[in-house]
Amino acid sequence: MKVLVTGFEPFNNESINPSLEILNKLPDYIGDKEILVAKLPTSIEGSLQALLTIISVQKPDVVINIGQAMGRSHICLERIGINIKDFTIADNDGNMPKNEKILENGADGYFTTLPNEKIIKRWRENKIPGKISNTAGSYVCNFVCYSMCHFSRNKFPNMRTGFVHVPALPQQCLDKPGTASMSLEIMVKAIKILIEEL
Ligand code: PCA
Repeated sequence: MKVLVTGFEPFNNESINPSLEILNKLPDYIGDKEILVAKLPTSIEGSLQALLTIISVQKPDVVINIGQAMGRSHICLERIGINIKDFTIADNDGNMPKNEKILENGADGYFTTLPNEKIIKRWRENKIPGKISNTAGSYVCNFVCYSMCHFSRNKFPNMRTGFVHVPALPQQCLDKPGTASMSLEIMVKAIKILIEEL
């Protein structure tokens, strides 16, 4: 089984993005699962273009997109991507769509297709705070989550897709008292467990 794991470039004046840091710590294989990693631009056009190029060449069985969700305390398995772009900050290309559909005639929403309950159970057994989330927001992460679900239904029918939002790293919160954070070590462990459960 081939698993593509992606992270995003830093955005919104941050100099790091935990999702990218995680990629650097993943091995090439977990059991018989081959792991490919890719960095995505935090932009609508760049992220999708990069993903579709890699997917057409590598033909992964599963795509796991990871993004940062500043302020969340738990690692979140996103349940659903919704057909909306409603940004409160510009993406890294300077685009800031408001209340626009991602696909004019697309489904309102798509469920992701990972074994969420199994993964959460293993995280809990390993004392990792994780949960299912019912919203990936309305920014670039939701755009990627929705788009991957759409393409897995319509273009790459055997491909499973999932989206993981991770909290900020402790070093991002030095000047943000009260903001939740999680160590990179725990995040990496969580992603390895997720891959084991595929
Ligand atoms: N988080 C943003 C986009 C890139 C990232 O890491 C989001 O939640 O939409």
